[in-house]
Amino acid sequence: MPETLNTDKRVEIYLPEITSVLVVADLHLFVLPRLGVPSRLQFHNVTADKLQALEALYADVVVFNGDTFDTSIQTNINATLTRAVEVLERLRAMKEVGHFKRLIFISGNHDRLSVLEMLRNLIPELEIEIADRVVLGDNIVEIKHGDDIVQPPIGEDRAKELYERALKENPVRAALMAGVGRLISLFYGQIAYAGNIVIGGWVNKTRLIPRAWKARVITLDDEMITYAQKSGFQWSAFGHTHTPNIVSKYANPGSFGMGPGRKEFFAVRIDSESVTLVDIKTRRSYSSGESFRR
Ligand SMILES: [Mn+2]
Repeated sequence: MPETLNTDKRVEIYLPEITSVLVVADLHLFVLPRLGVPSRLQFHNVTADKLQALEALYADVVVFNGDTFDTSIQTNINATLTRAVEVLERLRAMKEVGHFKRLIFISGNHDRLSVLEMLRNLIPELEIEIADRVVLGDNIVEIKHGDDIVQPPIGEDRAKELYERALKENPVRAALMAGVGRLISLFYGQIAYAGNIVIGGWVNKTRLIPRAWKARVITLDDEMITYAQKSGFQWSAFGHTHTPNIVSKYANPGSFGMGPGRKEFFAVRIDSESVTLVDIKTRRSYSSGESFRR
């Protein structure tokens, strides 16, 4: 699908009243499974059942802050649409029983507005609102994906292509790469996959790896933190880096991943009193600067 469609259009949703808002990000639904699963194009990384964890969320507004859908290496559009309907039906059931009143999808680098528009039209009754950005109150909180602040590292999508090709050309090598990714996942509880060592928080924070090298394989959040601190907003909520974080004026729920080895499962909770990072599993809240690492 050409990603040039509608890229000029800016859609902003302004919410004058700050009620309860929950932000999750980077579900990356519908990519091929990454870890050692044979490349059969009808498979996806997520089924509707795995969204059950989202049912812990209650808020007036739930914002999916970009890269909710990721069709970058999934070429079977019919399989994707079938799964998309399952996912959206699940969200509709949640909305009907009162988990949230408004559902907003923000575009990311893997799901441009055109993709979101197409998926929204599968279940119009769900009344998904789509935007590039959400602003709360009188310039109090800005919510956006963040790929306009820091570009994805070179080769993010390229690496996925290479991995898929490797599976076709040399399954042994591909399996080896996938195995390494799997080990990294198990040790660090972060997504990892061959050819693109995306291990989020660990690589982002470790001092053992030079910054220049890090920036080639993962999306760092330093520039977003700087942006948030200099901006006129009291808080900025981003996604994109896959690293849960809450520091001065900057909050990021990290990747809302359900893959093997993942331990972290966060949302950013915004209300009129505060912005916190919530551990979905334990329901614990963390404020700026507080450590949430186990
Ligand atoms: Mn992204």
